[in-house]
Amino acid sequence: MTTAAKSIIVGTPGHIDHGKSRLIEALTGTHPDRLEEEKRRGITIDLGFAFLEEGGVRFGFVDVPGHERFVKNMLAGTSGIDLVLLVVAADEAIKPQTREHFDICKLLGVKRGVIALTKTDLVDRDAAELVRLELEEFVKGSFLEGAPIVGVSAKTAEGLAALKNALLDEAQKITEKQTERYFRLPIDRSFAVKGFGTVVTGTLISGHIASGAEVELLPEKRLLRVRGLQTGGKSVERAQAGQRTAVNLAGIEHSAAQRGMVIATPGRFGKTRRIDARLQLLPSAALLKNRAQVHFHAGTAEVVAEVLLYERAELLPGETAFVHFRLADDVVVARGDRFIVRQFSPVITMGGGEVLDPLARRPTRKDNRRVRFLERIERGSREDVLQAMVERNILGVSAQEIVLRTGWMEAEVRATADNLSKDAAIRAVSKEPLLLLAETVFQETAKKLFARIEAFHKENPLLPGIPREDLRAVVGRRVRTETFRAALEELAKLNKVTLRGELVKKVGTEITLTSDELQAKEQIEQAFARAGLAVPSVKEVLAQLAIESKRAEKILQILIREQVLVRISPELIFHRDALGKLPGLLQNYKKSKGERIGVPTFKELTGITRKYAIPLLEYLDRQRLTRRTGDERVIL
Ligand SMILES: Nc1nc2c(ncn2[C@@H]2O[C@H](COP(=O)(O)OP(=O)(O)OP(=O)(O)O)[C@@H](O)[C@H]2O)c(=O)[nH]1
Ligand SMILES: [Mg+2]
Repeated sequence: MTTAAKSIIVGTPGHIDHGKSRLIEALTGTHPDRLEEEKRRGITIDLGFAFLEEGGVRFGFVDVPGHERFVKNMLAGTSGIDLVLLVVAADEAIKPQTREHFDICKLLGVKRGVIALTKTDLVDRDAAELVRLELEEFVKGSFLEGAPIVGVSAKTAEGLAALKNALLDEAQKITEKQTERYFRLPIDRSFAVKGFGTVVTGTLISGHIASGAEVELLPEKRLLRVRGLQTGGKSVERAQAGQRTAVNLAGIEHSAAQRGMVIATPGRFGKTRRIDARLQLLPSAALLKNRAQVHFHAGTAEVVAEVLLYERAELLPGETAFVHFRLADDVVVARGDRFIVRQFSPVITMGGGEVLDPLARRPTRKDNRRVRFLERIERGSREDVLQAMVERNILGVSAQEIVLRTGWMEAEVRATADNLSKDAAIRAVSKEPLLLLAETVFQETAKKLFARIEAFHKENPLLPGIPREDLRAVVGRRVRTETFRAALEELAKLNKVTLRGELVKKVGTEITLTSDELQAKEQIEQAFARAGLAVPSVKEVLAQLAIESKRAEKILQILIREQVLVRISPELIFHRDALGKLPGLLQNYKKSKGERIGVPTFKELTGITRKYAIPLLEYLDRQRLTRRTGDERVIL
């Protein structure tokens, strides 16, 4: 086998009746009109498809209707095309939909094309020559300037070979759509096939898909399995970007999948109702007022939208500006997608542009940096774009969100993030899943936390450190847990704090006691040491001290932390020496009297009161020195 054929999608814009469908039939052998009504009326209403394999190129033709009422269908078919075959009848020359369709192709950013001057059998050579000159003038300054203009007749077959050659030439110059990206296919048709079930078709605009794969139907977010695939009318195991593709989907009624929806790699494309974009108004359009209603077309979707102009009240014909679209319904678009805007009424094409942020936030008065942000992400390198996105979100941004907003692969997000981390521009506060934060925000958080830790030590000289939870509350919900954790770890790495269990302590802070505190500490310890197992109540001990109870309580805490005293229950504290005698006592008892001991015997043995005997025994159980069986203990 030779190398895989190149797959190219050709669209055929042109005015009604200029011979688009007939030309496709002449080129491919397939007449693309398929609806009963189309055949009866002799016009194209909806999209039609045909295929041609020629000179190592697989052409997928999308035949579009020329009628002005069906421009919306034309739009659904034109968004994924690589190559324009502009059809102009020699006997009619340039007509309104020649202009409108051509405007649309320009706005959609199509790069290459061929012009077919059709029905040459109906005019003489001079007349055809005149239209040719007119066309050369018409496309001047556009992507079609200098493109081949080929006279053809579907009736006599004159010029067909030359047209095929011209298409082939142009096809060779086209860089194919990328197949190693996330898969996306905007649906343009959905129907049921007997014995197979639901089939959706569309132009596969990015990535590839294999039979058996799982895909996500958007905006519904439904996971579905691909049962089978066809491209160019043949069953295949795999289809890739640049191919007209029919996908047999399991587990869905054909009516539940519709034009305007998308099937895609699960989790990698988002639905949206708010888009930031660059909008260009056609010179022929009317002025566009802020908050105007329009029809928004992207991919195969069409939705009513309100246009919010940034920093201006209106947009003049021919101007371009950053705008925000508030859509009446969910659509699926990615950064860089082209769209078309049509006037609300009467419905005519007024402009189009490029999606810059498919998951835009609602514009607010406070957010006065939006335009600067859009400038950065429109022109910037990957690093610029990522940094700008991360900087705009003080909570940080996940890799998943960056994928949804940029259309990059996750590996590309990670590589870009690595570059930026090296330059200390952003910080990965979590690696898995990747969560990115602006370095400045990270540093501020760390600074704030450290200030709080310092203040805590000043306010609480007798406490060893601040509990993490209290510290967490200081920064509140504007800092994610991952950021909080990473900031503490950073402070620890810089040797500014130590993290011990739940406590965070500033390095270098030791608890220093005043002389009366030292004396109190001594007194407390002595009181418990003297008492042995016949421990006094904590209250009594503290009451005898010269310092106030709050401070006394803290000193008690210090003794417990130093493990001089052991707290057995909320009410019960022993000196460690007293507890230290217990294992010996129990072992002696075991040797002379046996391994079982009841509560009364335990009381006698230790001299402890009943009130304290039970909690102490429970403590011994926990320490695995004894084990409870019924009312008795077994000495272990
Ligand atoms: N004489 C002559 N007639 C042609 C030629 N090409 C198309 N026609 C006729 O022109 C009419 C319109 O052709 P279509 O191919 O349906 O035109 P279309 O551009 O697809 O029209 P819409 O899809 O409705 O926009 C038909 O009657 C065709 O037979 C041609 O090269 N020579
Ligand atoms: Mg037609």
